[in-house]
Amino acid sequence: MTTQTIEAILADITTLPVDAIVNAANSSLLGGGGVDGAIHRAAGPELLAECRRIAEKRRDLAGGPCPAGDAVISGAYKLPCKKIIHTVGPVWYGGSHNEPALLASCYRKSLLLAEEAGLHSIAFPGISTGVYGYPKELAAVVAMETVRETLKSAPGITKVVFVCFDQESFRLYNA
Ligand code: AR6
Repeated sequence: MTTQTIEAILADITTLPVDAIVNAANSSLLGGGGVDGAIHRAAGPELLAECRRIAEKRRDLAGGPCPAGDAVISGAYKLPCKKIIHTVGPVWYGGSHNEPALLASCYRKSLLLAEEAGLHSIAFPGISTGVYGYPKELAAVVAMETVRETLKSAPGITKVVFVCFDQESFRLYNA
């Protein structure tokens, strides 16, 4: 059996030469601030062009091109990774609006898309923990538990990296 590793690092996700990086997008898929803005800036305008095509094909879905909890895959253009998986986290409204299930769905669907695409290594940012306001500690627990569980049905994924952008998140993941 091949081993599957999970690690946390302190880094800018746009610099990582993994098979896939995950973007914390919004349901329009057309870019924004935070990690989404950084990924679009580093990948170049072709990424936005592809995202527009994906959004156009999915425009009739309830909840917009990419509802919270869902994920889509694109090319990576100028980035050192091979693919970008765009997922949309829930906005935090206090925790009783299905936020944990939606956040878990982001991690699960992203991993399953990577598996389906034949990718082996994947890096996640702290989805929803910026502008969307999900408490970092609670989000880290959902992320870790969901990844551990989903890896059982994604045998092709050998490496999962939790990319922390600040010391506090890095401490949480290591704890
Ligand atoms: N590398 C790794 N992590 C990063 C980077 C980076 N370069 N930049 C920020 N982070 P956010 P959300 C961390 O706000 O909360 C966008 O406008 C950051 O410290 O990017 O899911 C979208 O278009 C935080 O922990 O995403 C949506 O509208 C985490 O990434 C909305 O923001 C996520 O912060 C999504 O909000």
